[in-house]
Amino acid sequence: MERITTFEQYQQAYKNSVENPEAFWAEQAELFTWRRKWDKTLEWNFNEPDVKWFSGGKLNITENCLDRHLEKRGDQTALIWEPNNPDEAAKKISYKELHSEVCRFANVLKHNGAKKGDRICIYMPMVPELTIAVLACARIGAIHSVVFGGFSFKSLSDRIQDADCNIVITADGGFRGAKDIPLKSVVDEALEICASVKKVIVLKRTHTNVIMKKDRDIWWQEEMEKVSDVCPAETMDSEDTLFILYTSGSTGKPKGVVHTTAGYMVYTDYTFRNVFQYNSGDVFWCTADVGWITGHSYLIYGPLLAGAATLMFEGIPTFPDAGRFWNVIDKHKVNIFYTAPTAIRSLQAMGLDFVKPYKLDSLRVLGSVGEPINEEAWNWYNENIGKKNCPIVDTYWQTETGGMMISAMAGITKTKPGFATLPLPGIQPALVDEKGNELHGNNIEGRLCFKFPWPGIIRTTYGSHERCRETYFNIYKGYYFTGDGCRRDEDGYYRITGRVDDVIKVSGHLLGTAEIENAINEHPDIVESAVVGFPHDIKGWGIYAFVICDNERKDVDNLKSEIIQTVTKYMGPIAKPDKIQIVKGLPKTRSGKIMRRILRKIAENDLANIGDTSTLLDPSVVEEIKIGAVL
Ligand code: 7RM
Repeated sequence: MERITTFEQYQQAYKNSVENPEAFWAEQAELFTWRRKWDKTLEWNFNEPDVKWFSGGKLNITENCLDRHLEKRGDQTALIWEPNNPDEAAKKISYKELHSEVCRFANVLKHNGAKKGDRICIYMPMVPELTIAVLACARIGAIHSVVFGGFSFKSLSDRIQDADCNIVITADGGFRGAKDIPLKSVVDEALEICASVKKVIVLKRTHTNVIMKKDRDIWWQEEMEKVSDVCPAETMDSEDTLFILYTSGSTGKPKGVVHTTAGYMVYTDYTFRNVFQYNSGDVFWCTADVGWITGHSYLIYGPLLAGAATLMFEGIPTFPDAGRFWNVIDKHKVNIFYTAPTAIRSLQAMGLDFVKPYKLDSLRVLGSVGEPINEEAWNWYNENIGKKNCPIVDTYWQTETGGMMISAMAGITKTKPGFATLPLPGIQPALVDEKGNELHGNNIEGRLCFKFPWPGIIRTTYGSHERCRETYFNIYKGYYFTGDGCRRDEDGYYRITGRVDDVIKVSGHLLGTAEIENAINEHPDIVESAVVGFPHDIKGWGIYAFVICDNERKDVDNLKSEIIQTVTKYMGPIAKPDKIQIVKGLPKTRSGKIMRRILRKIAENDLANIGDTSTLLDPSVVEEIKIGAVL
């Protein structure tokens, strides 16, 4: 079966996937190239947790992304690259060429001591070499850990240390809009405290001056000259780790989400083809950075597994102007376009003059991901980009789920603005109350869990299995817990209502409030801080920081800009607070816990609903904070 094409087929597939999940997923797995067939389709236990898909199977995911396609579509485009600067030439790389480049870079890695199981950190701009580096790691069985290029040295060094990486792949710099991002110097700063790293491979991209450390730093382009493009793929077990990707949590320390080979492959391919209703020959564009899970699953792996042409864009939506996305769609005749609500809202705010010059008639399907899409943005996307002629798939999923979980299938599932709609085949959602009792029936609201494993599920958090158990599997016994609130309406449609923990989605980036607090606290004058989110028209959520300064600084404006600089330096520009309030005290309980509920209400300017403050150690701090609130 190529893919689902009618709603009845969806219902039938859903039914089969629940009644006999093993047969359902085994049928999907048959589509791939295996070196050895699996023995057991699924073994699982959510208490440990311990989930194994296709165990005993042997394969390499790059053979399925590349080699498998060479005979039929070797000369077809695999990767279209659109540079930041529209005056620079775009690139088209065929499956044959991508295969050759990946093999060549895999040899560079081996030549520099990389082995199966090693962790390799990739900190790169959005250039074809990023995709090549990711796939080259997978080719030799090394575990890639991509760190978003917008993170700064402390976030980078934390991630390198946690995964104990021995190689870093980076570039001299990257182009983003009118700015140059100095990647190599951030790496240098991070590595001052990372002893595990033995080699740094540096791509020349911006040709800015960088310091090359002797015996450690080598140039990508020079290394590629020294090796051949023949590199047989390493044989991997189904459950061998494919990659680690860090995600923010409620504590300050990001979690290294571990995905394994076969299940992730089967799941990203299945969801890509079915949700987007991919047709052979389609040009697909996912605007996410490869530093996030969306870039892993739907810019690299999903589309390449399906044999699609995947577009990678180096720049930003507003450079050289706010028509860039639409320009690129016309230029490359994009058929399926997948972006985030925050991008839609910011382009909507720039006005239709940036849309009008473009035809957009190649588009067939539109996607949304990363946060709830408000009705206004949904309608704008539908009317002005899709010309009321392209189904919109609002895809709900997480770093931990590997692929989409709740989503319409384009043109098949009836959509409602603001609803992710229905679970995909194989996905069994459960809404639970605060005690973990499942709520049955429709017209209910609760916390979103999943009660049965799917092939793309998180296997562990790197370095601490206990942390994985605690965070996702121990809060509600027998369930995987997402951290999201959710409503199921009278038609059984799902609407995500937002996070119920201390992480916020800011412009589509998931950030932990504790992580931002740690960065703020690096400022020498700050003794304590508390960060909460507040609703923001464009970003979804903005960052509101309450800070306690240990001396009477009179130059409040300077202090605030220093705090912003500190956060940018330690964590990255994506975590900059939008609002900073200097306070004398924070609302704490007698046991010393900050009552964030109160701070959230103040940040939202919902003073009437602050609620009970009688359990606070010093209720008077609330009055002081209310008076000084930044609105
Ligand atoms: C893919 C991704 C995960 C969190 C998740 C939600 C939120 C994602 C939607 C959404 C409403 C959506 N991975 N989220 N997609 N909320 N509707 N379609 O974003 O790990 O970075 O974030 O994002 O809160 O838990 S992520």
